Order: sequence, then C-alpha cells, then structure tokens
Amino acid sequence: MLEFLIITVLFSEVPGYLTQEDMTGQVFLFPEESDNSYVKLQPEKNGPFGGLSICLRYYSLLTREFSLFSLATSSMDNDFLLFYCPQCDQHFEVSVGGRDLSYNLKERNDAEWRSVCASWDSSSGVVELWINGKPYPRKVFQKGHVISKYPSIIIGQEQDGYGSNFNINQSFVGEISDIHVWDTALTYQNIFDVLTYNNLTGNVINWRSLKYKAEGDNSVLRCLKRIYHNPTCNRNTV
Ligand SMILES: [Ca+2]
Ligand SMILES: [Ca+2]
Repeated sequence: MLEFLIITVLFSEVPGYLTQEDMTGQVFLFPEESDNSYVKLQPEKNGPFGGLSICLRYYSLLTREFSLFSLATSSMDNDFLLFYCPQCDQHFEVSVGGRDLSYNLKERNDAEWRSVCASWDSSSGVVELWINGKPYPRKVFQKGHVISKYPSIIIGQEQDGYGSNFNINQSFVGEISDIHVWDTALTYQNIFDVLTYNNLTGNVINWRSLKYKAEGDNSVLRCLKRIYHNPTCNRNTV
C-alpha cells in the first residue's frame, strides 16, 4: 500500500505524465510567457463533433493577444479556438473550422476573474458567447462543418500545428480554471448551471475528473481561485 502511495505521489508530480484528478477549487497557473509551457487536456470523447460548448474561467492582466482554448485536429489547427486581444479594441474571436468569428467585448479585462462560455452547433450554425454571464447577440457561423476526430486540446498556447507550432506572443499568462467541454450546444439553463457552480460537468472535458498532461513551467495551485468565494481558504497552503 505504501509503495502504491509513493508511486502515485511520484507520478502525479512528474512533468509530462498524464494525471487524472478532481480539479475543483484549483487553477492552472502560467506564471510567464513562453513557447513551451502548456497543459494538454485528454478528452473523454474523440469526435467527430457536430457541436461544441466550452466554459472556463480565467484571470489575466495580459493586454496583447492570447489563446484561451486551442483545439486542433490533424486537418486544421484552428478547428475550435477561443482567442482574445484586449488592446485590439477588446477583440475576441471564436474560430470554428479555420474561420474566425469576431466580437468586440464591451467589458474591460480588469483585474478580476472572468467567465467565458462559447457554444456552436453545426446543424443550425448558431454560435453563442457569454462573458461574465452576459450573452452576446447570437450569430450563425460554419453551418454544416464537422470537427474531425482526435482533437488536440491545449491550454496555455495557441496551436498552429497539431499539438505544435506555438508562438510566445500568443501564449497565455495568468490563471485558468473550471474548464468544461461538451459535444453539444448548451441551453440557457445549462449555462446558468455552469455559472452558478451547479452540478453540470462536461462530457468531453470534465474539470471534476480532469485528465491532463502539463509541459514546461506551469503549476496547479490550490485555493487561490477560491479566495473570492471562500475567505477561510488558507493562502499559505498553496
Ligand atoms: Ca492557430
Ligand atoms: Ca498562432
């Protein structure tokens, strides 16, 4: 039993090793910009996908452009991408199938946690974007597209290849948490449940049972994110 525990501890701390854990109350921290630090998320389903929804929370003071969620397939690097450039007139992009849908966000990227939910449905083409719980006007985009099998899902870097070709100037710096992905478009009720921490978990990526592999200089931190929600969380345990 002791040997098992030691092996478990060792493997959970070895960089590059696939880990599975309940990430509730934890964050991925990317402390500085790089072109080699990222977290690869292992999906529960391999696709192909005729719809996709992503919710996450992040905290960053970056003003330059950066990737929030990069899903590449062997045929297309931007098969699903969330990308943001605060200093470019708050330019936010949802990319599907290699094409970009643009928004100009009306809320500034201040020093606070921000929630993002984006969903796309192939059969209708409807795209929904929610920032801090507020829906932007729906758009229709990439109707009929199918995201092909075996996605490479990466947090911290923007893929210009299939799990490769990162640009330091598009890397994420900051904290990111509560990542869930579904293979369908979410309903209004679903998004409300996610934003209010109800029991809704992704069926493609599930933050409460996350399989991931960390590469480079990034960390899993406990408690930091919850400091807003739970003042009793002890900073010193981080
Ligand atoms: Ca790309
Ligand atoms: Ca790029």
